[in-house]
Amino acid sequence: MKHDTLKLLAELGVTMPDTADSHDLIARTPITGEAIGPVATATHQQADAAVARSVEAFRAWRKLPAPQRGELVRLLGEELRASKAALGQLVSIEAGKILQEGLGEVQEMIDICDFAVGLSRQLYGLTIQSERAEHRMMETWHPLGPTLIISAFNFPVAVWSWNAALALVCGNSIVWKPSEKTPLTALATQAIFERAAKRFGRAPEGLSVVLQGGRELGEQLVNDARFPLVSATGSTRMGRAVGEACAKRFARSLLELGGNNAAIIAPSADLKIVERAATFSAVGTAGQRCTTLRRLLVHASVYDQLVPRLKQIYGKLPIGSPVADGTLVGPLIDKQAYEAMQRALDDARAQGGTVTGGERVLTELGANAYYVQPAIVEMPAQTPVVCHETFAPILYVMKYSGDVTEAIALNNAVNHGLSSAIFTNDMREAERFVSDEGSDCGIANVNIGTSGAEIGGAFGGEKDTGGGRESGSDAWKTYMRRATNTFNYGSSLPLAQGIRFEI
Ligand code: UN1
Repeated sequence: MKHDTLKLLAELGVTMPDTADSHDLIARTPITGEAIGPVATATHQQADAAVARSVEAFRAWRKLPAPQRGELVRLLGEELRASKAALGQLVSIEAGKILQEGLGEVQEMIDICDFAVGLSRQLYGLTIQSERAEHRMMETWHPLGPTLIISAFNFPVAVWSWNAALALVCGNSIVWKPSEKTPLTALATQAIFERAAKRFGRAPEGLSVVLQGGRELGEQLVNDARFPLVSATGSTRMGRAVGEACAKRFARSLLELGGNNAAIIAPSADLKIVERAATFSAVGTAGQRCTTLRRLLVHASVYDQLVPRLKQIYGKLPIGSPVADGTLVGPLIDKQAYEAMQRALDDARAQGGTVTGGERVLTELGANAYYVQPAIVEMPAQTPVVCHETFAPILYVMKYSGDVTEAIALNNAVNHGLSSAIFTNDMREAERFVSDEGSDCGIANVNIGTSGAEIGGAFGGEKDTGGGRESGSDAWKTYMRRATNTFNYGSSLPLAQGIRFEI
């Protein structure tokens, strides 16, 4: 595994050091649990100097017209297309997601580059009618400044790209602190960026910087007043700390903090669709997406038809090496994730749940590799463990017997508010679910699962999910500074609100 990974890294343009420093991160693969190699971390001074370079880069970059900035992002998309197979495989090796999902993640990067290129000729402002004669008002959007991107292990490169592609066309420089669990994919992505920058020829030095390190580095950067925007993806605990630190210095934070996502299975649901949608959403990425389906709210009238069928499907899931053909469930990221899963299952049993699956399997693949049988847990109600997000393939199944209003209340009864879905062929139920009184999540789907969003829509959610929106729609506005400009083309000076002020 190690040898193949080093070859793949070399193909992507990353050379690994032969010797390790005591401060290095050790990159690992969850496929076997083995170490791949050391990755240098940034010292306090190095990080400080890198931010200074990022400020300089921003000053130069913002002068380039946005469509020219878009050209760099277009080239980044081209380079990503050329490296899709290799980077997809590296994502699979380092994050443990199946190859299809690794490739899908790189496709998501390509898609956001395409989106951002188009955006680079837009970034529209408004003109506004003035109440004063011979006056005109307009709204303009300007580059904001160096943008800090903190990403998580589960989407080690796509989340960077949603932020990077938009930030770059908006005229910002970028600094990236990837997860300590996925340093290699970050190095490979940076190498790809550098190839695009070289072809572009006009990217200032320091336009995109990667700083590897742990919590201390994260804290240093989040508290650095030179970042007017911090975009952070990860746990609610981390996001709360980032949000508070940013609020203290009046910086913007864009937070994307996981979810406890539910799907409602109404009486008229097409159960064939539900089977595939629920399974993909619940066990894809081994339950380690922020959009993972964690709660299934099944109407009593279809419960006995659906739940045994799901258990049957779960019983036959191909679990194994994520790079092997046909695997649908890869390993958990590490031991901590496995232990958190077991704790949640114990709590679920104590709270009246019946657990099917959940045990560790394939221990022969490595003492430090954590493969699990995804779990279905039938619960009598949404007890505390159900209301808590555990980053593992646990699907809690609950019965409801009232109308869709009851199911919506259950959907909304958790602290997170990222994604949600209803499966129904009843138009009134579907409309109610997406209405003002419906799902309180940032994503509310009808007849598709909770995960696998396209980049064209704004991505993010409410409540403990943090409120940020990344990716499509008008998410770009977070990366820019808005100004309102009022022009007087007359030869008198009328004041707004009719105020008289004669001197
Ligand atoms: C995440 O898990 O942090 O909607 C992002 C999805 C993917 C992105 C997930 N497009 O599942």
